Amino acid sequence: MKIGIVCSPTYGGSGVVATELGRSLAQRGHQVHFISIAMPFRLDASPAENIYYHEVHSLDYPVLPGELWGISIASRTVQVVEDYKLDIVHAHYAIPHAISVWLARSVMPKTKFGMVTTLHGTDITLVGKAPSFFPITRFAIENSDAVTAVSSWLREETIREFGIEKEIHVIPNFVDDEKFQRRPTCPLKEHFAPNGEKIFLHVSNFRPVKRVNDVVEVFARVADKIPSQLVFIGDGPDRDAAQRLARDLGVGDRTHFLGKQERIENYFSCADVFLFPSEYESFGLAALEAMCTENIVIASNGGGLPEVINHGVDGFLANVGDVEAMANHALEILGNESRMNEMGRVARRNAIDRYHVDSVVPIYEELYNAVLARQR
Ligand code: GMT
Repeated sequence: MKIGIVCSPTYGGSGVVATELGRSLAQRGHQVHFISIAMPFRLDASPAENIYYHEVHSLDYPVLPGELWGISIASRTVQVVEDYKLDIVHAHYAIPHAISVWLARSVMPKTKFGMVTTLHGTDITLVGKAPSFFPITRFAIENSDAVTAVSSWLREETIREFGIEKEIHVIPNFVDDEKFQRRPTCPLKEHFAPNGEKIFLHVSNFRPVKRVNDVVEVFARVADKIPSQLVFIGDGPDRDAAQRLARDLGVGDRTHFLGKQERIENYFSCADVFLFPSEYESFGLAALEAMCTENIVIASNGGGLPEVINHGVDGFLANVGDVEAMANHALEILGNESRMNEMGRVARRNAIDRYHVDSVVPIYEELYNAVLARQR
């Protein structure tokens, strides 16, 4: 098949899932065309056969001060579909990508291609439901040939918020167990934890939904009792506040903000505990990657996280904002090394059994085939 993938290039889950999906589809013999406003994060890591990248360019024109990107993405999609005769165009994130693909299709009514939309989370729960985007988001969902959501929770939210009657297929996020595995050596540990301290990790884009202050609150309660270090990867609006809070709580010297990093798997490989106290996560891809790397995930129970983490079996869940409970889970597991190692192994096994890239990507392929069969 010839498949177009329209996605965001930024440091965030939807772009990562789109990129890894495209990579895997290319390895399985499909020709994959990424359409994005910049090189998607993680796509430039290694060259691969069957992968094409088409950058979208827009126009900065003073008479039209609003964002023209959605229209530019549509124009680029038209060109790529025509030039390469794509069978499927898969939009990741409803706004603006799904509506751009729909616009591209309307521009060339005689050209047949299937339109698939994947809903990732905030495109429904934050952006899409804002009054300025609501009718357009609903329209994009209703007018896609197939729609997927990354968890049952997100499917239910979409139905509830938008009154959607169309079928929404749940296809979860996935993980590559080769990439996300513990490595025998760990330079980060030698650097930050030379005396065998435990490493706590948080990875996100530091938006309010991530509750990064809760990460610091949990860590401060544990660091008092167990020698440990906290590493933050990523950047975003709440980074400075978290840095201030760490200083105020007296753990500034044990808290390290490394900013956006490329090879995220190296950091998971060095961590003992992954903290993920989000207000909600439609799925929580970072939690899955941490589990696959045998980290103990301590997360909130917001959104779809309970679909991914089995409390007490392969990680821990607590109510949103309950930093005491999260700290107690950390103290409990760090105090029992053999249980901790066993839980890490179970987490990896469950991640692989339930969410392996080679089990999930074929579900997308089946969906593409079903869309094309219906069109014929
Ligand atoms: O919130 C983010 O971290 C970014 C956002 C995105 O769309 O890039 O992530 C969402 O999509 C991910 C991939 O499907 C999910 O794993 C995240 O849980 C989801 N984030 C939220 O729901 C807050």
